[in-house]
Amino acid sequence: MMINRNILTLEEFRKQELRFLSHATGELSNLLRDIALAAKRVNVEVNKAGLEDILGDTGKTNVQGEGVQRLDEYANAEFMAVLRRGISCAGIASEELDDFICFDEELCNQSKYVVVLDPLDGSSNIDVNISIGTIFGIYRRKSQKGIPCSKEDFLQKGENLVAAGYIIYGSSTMLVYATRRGVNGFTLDPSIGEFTISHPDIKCPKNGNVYSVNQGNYYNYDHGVKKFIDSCQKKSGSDSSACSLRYTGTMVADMHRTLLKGGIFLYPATADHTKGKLRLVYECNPFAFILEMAGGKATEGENNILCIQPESLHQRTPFFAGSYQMMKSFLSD
Ligand code: P6P
Repeated sequence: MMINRNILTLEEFRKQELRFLSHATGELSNLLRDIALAAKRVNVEVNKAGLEDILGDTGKTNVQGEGVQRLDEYANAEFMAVLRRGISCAGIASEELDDFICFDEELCNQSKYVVVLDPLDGSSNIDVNISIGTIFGIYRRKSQKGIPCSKEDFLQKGENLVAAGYIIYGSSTMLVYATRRGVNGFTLDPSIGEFTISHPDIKCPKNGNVYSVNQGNYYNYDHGVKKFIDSCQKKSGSDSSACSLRYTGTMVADMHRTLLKGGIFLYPATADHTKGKLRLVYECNPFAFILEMAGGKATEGENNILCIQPESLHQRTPFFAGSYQMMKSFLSD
């Protein structure tokens, strides 16, 4: 198989980016390379999960009270190990950890970044071979370098994110990440084991005709949400703005489609999730940052998600994100 050498690998792309950032130390590039390495290792297990006894439930529950799938635990352990060895991260906060973990070692303590992580999003879909993903956010630590990181480093507003991204383990494995310079997507080329740029400079379409929500909770949503869903359903037939419903139950998959094709993703508050279900720190803030950097919009119903001051690592929030025009319509209802 001829390899197109004009397609930049993630590492080559980062080297070129560094040329535009004279003050950059290369530490963020090293951290992104480590995240990509951990993703490749998780990808191997995800791809063969159906063949090996790594499927299924561990019988444990995480801090969310949700069943922990074996792949969840494996992914969390893999990202922790790679990020600790990579010495470009002072510590992580993860959906699978009750509290943050500080990599209290001299070289890690010298790192200026911390990572927030959902190591395996959508794990309930593992056993039925529907796309799952990893979500990450990178903050510059607020505590001083040279000492162990602290909780304040992880409880930062999303607007402080230096970078955010996700990996989708689907028909192909993609890594998409955003910085304030833009959003770029890389597809894993298994023939060389490298993420290679496949979606440069991603922009979320200004409008879309897909809405993504758990319709099964319709009667538990508030009036405004139901009114918006009704308006999407009424646009039918030949109407050019006719909407389709697409919902996989994996945030990464639904948000990846929304980012590339346009549309709106909604996870509203319900009677049994009065603060919503999705987690602010390591699910909603990273995707809100990515969407905003791609020209989309994200809110918790009224305010920009990125402006919320997190009070706890695992706090939840209602979440609405997507094409700029669809979000304006939703917010005006
Ligand atoms: P529901 C997966 O468990 C997850 O956290 C997100 O990936 C997904 O968007 C959401 O929950 C699905 O929740 O209640 O519709 O099954």
